[in-house]
Amino acid sequence: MIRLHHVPLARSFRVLWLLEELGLDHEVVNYSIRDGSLRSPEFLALSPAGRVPVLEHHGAVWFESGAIVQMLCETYPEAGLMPPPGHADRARFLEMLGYSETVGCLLESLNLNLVFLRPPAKPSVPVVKLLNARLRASLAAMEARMEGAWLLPSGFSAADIMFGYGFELARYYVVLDQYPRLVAYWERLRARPAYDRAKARNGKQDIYTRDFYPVPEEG
Ligand SMILES: N[C@@H](CCC(=O)N[C@@H](CS)C(=O)NCC(=O)O)C(=O)O
Repeated sequence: MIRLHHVPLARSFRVLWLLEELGLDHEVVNYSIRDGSLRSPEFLALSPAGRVPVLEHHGAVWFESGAIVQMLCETYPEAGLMPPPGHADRARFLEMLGYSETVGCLLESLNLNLVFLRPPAKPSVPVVKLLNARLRASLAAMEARMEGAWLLPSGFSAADIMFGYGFELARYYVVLDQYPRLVAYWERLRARPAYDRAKARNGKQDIYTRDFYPVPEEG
């Protein structure tokens, strides 16, 4: 039995996409980030910080998207979605899992400031400017490094799922056209049939209400 605890468009999408790449039968349980259900005692028993994703995998319970991705790749090595220890691309793979969370945390902080804060609370303009600049710098660094079709020279891997998910969400805060290589990379990613299947199971997102959130004006 494989069951994914998921919020549409949240980091749990990474796991949903990987499950589809692996062709594993799974159940998806949807939550909303807005209704308190991630703070219920039942959910906190699965995820100590009340976050998604959580994956129930044949009796084991795993949280943290990067760890779940690594565990799934290790459990199903025949899919070849992770370079094994000793492989020339292993270090880059692990770096990219971590880097994807560097980007993920910047997006999360922007979400907190620009999407989830409710009046009378106001976002901090200097903090949002800084977060936005750090997000742009993180993407520009990857744009400069992007040489082949995928993040790893050895081909498509779960690192592309981890990073590609964040790149897709960055469009809410930055103009993606400034990263033409990453945009082309993203087109390759979204052409994957497993991405389409995951999108079909993603559910309706209730995080973003606008297409773009610019840095607010001072004052
Ligand atoms: N590092 C964790 C972060 C998980 C995380 O923060 N997930 C967000 C959704 S993208 C969440 O569940 N937020 C709920 C909340 O903050 O209440 C991971 O990669 O799994």
